[in-house]
Amino acid sequence: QQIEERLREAIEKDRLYVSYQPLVRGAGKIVGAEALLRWPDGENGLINPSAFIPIAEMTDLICCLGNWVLTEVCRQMAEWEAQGRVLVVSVNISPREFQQENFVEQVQEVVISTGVRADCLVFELTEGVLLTNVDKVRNKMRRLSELGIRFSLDDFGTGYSSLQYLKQLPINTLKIDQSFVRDITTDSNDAAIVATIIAMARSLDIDVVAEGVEKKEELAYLIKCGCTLFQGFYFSRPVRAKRMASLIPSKQ
Ligand code: G
Ligand code: G
Ligand code: MN
Ligand code: NA
Repeated sequence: QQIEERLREAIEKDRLYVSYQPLVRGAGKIVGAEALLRWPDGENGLINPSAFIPIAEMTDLICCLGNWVLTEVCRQMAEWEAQGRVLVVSVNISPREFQQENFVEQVQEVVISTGVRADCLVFELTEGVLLTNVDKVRNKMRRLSELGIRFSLDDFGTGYSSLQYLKQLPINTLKIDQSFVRDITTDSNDAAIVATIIAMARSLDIDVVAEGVEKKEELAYLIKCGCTLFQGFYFSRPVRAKRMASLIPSKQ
């Protein structure tokens, strides 16, 4: 497959980079960021991850890609930390990547070699990860938790959202998928779904992030429902590392 070959080449030649989208609390305090992979392709501008991640996911290429992203993010976080800028960063982990037999060891190695603070790392898992043997998943999550890593459940509401997972696994945060947030001001079903997810998360003492917040009216409704954490173009688009650094509240 052509795109697969080009992607392998892009990894080898170090043509990929990571953008960061701020995670905001309340009226706009930056409390973290999500790492998002970017592939600039000479002629066509940026290739969207939704065009190449699914292809990478069909083979082990996703594991190579995932390891590249994690290493780059941890290297960047360690560099920021040395400048007194401590930021919690979440990284998307695809199911196939998580399911690797030696995934925990790989993560451990990246943490040690980069010197990153593992308690500033969050792994975003999708429900796809959780569809396999729950004991195995829980065991891996526990071992990663022991390193200090926390977990959020991404794209919540789009998949097979079994509430069982929330009880059985150490999940700190739910991310409400942007497909629900997009229509909360026009679709009363989506408005009700979002309100219910927020109430449920709060009653389970799980943090909840609303994704894809673009408009003031959406934000107002989410706040009314009790949501306090947001991501979306209303606050900031994903930005390059340099710009992100300038947004991190410095401790010095
Ligand atoms: O960045 P953008 O909004 O275009 O992302 C599109 C999709 O690609 C999202 O579902 C996002 O989670 C996914 N994605 C972005 N970066 C990564 C990454 O580093 N690893 C994985 N597995 N998925 C990613
Ligand atoms: O699946 P995941 O939640 O990781 O996807 C994140 C994707 O959502 C990224 O590709 C990011 O660029 C995109 N995104 C972030 N905020 C917004 C927003 O406010 N509106 C839209 N349309 N996309 C957004
Ligand atoms: Mn995500
Ligand atoms: Na999401």
